[in-house]
Amino acid sequence: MADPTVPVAIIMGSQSDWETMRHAAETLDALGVAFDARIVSAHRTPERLYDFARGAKAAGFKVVIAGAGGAAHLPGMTAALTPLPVFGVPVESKTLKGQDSLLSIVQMPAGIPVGTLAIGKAGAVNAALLAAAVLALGDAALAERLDAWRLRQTDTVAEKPADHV
Ligand code: RP5
Repeated sequence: MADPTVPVAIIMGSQSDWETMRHAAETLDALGVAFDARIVSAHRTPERLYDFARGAKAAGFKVVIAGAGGAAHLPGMTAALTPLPVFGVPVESKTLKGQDSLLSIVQMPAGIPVGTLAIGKAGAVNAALLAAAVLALGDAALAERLDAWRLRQTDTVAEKPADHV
């Protein structure tokens, strides 16, 4: 059954990705955007991935944020199985510092797009901001909250650097 009150799905390949992906969740919280966070592994739970992605639109989601590390197939496979926009967050891996994650998410062949963000926390935060910007196109109140979020960010930037912060 579709639930239009939860427009964003945050999925990740492993519990270990939550340390990164929680920043997407916290950013959506700050903007008043409801989300559902789930562990969905392309490698370890392929049936769960298929069921989630095939049903995501009917479930009422409007945007999917998918975080994964290493040979990160989750965002691309999800994008292949749903017409919804998918934003991919490369999680920093231990061995290759997330460059493996970045390249395997960003380098999609033409035809199935994944909007790929930066490695790690910055990517998770920006994925949430992009998701909110997409939703704000049809939600004036959210557009105002997003503007306010940016204004607060601007207000935190000092004009001169301090020796001790
Ligand atoms: C990927 O493997 C996950 O997205 C995670 O980033 C990486 C390592 O997973 P764990 O071994 O920590 O569960 O599928």
